[in-house]
Amino acid sequence: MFRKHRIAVVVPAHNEARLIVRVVESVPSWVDEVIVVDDASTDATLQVLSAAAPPCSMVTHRHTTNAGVGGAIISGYRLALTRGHDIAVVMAADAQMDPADLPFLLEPIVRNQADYAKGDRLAWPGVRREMPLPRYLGNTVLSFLSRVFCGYPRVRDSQCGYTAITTQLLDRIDLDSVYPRYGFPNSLLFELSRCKARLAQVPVRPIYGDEISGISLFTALVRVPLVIVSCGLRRLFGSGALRALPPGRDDKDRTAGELP
Ligand SMILES: Nc1nc2c(ncn2[C@@H]2O[C@H](COP(=O)(O)OP(=O)(O)OP(=O)(O)O)[C@@H](O)[C@H]2O)c(=O)[nH]1
Ligand SMILES: [Mg+2]
Repeated sequence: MFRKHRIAVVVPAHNEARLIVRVVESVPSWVDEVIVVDDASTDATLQVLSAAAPPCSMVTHRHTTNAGVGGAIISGYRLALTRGHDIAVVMAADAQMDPADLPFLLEPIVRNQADYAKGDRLAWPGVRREMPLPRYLGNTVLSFLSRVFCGYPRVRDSQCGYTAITTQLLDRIDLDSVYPRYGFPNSLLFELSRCKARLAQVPVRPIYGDEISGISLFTALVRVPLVIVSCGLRRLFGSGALRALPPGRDDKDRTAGELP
């Protein structure tokens, strides 16, 4: 519990056998539950997880088909909802989120100043030292585009995956219309802007260590900008625009609302 709020930490994982135990064992002891969504990993992610000793209860949900980082987070959100949590936090399985930042991320929500809190690595002092230059430039450009197209003109670090959201808000948005792959954070921002969700931005420490990134140049330069621009088109012309996007793998064969 954090200030009388039940907290779930959702951990989307795809082939993270090397770092996932460190992540689940590093969550603060006042977290109520860790919800790991294994997104059809082909390595020993689940095996190493079974030997982990997190400081709170942990449930694991496995996707039999890979749904993408967004698809994994959406499944985690649905479990946080059905398991009665008040706030769902997202921490990646590659140890790029600092658990010490978590109370600061939750503060604006438990003070009822925000419905969604988003980490902001670009506001962190020393970010230029910590974040590789191509990442810094990429995140800066994508954040600028997101300010223009995704409904929050002051969002500073749109790609940051370290977030906290109230399950009350999750209940109000159509999770099936959020783009499930890279670009998920931008598509989610757009969905939240449609229901006028209150956004808080909290400086968080950027961590770039020995994790292996799954982002290709094509994804960073083409797919994510396409997702962002299509959010803008949806604001102008309505929801059909998103369907113009090239589908990610497996999109076509999953029925709406079903957990992969
Ligand atoms: N790459 C990838 N990651 C996934 C997928 N499903 C879940 N994830 C998890 O989503 C989280 C974020 O993925 P990353 O590839 O690290 O993306 P990122 O952190 O935004 O980008 P980097 O800063 O390059 O690491 C990690 O915990 C992944 O294990 C998937 O289909 N592909
Ligand atoms: Mg990462």
